[in-house]
Amino acid sequence: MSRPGLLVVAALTATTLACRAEVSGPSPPPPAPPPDRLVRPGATPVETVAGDLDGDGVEEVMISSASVATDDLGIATPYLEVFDVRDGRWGRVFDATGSAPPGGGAPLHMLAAAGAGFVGQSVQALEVVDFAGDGQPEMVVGIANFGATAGPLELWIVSMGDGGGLTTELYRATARGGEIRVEGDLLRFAYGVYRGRDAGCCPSRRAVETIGWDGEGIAVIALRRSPNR
Ligand SMILES: [Ca+2]
Repeated sequence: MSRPGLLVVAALTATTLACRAEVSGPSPPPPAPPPDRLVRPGATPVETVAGDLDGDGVEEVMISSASVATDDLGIATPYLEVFDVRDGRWGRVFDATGSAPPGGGAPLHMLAAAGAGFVGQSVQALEVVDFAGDGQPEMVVGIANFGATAGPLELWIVSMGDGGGLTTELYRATARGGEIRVEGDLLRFAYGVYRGRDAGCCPSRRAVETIGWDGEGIAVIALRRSPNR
């Protein structure tokens, strides 16, 4: 009978597969729970984005969410969190309601308690863009501030280092409102330019900044201004 022979073949095949997995196999899937279960209690997810920010082969998960409960004005509290797999488990490595990633001339907080006449904030944009094309993309966040009318739109571009630390590479804020658009490895940051007696509705000019990799860092690499028609 050839039974022992079959066993040898089976054992060899198993060894070959094990070796292949070790040499060039795909990275193991992230552990449970699935990312949608990472959303904080009492909040509903708004946007979930994945990207390998530190280039270690395992994608981080970025989740913006909003509180189910609202304040006296009916405004929900926004949240933004980044989760990473460390030691085989999901863990939160950034909470935007705490200290902001340092650098880039950025303020101390990304999502702060409302102040300066603005009653609320929302995460208007959450994207992943590989500006330098090095396989280690940056997180792009747009925070809209609002009161009775639109307040500043804040743009944050945040990188994650090999050790998992977050750094703000670029921070920009408009006078009022604006738009963030991703085009490949570039961002278009468009906003109204207010002069003299321009009413809140009607800036007399518009500006579009092109933000990208300038060879050394992430910077505004072009600025176009035009009359607002
Ligand atoms: Ca990673």
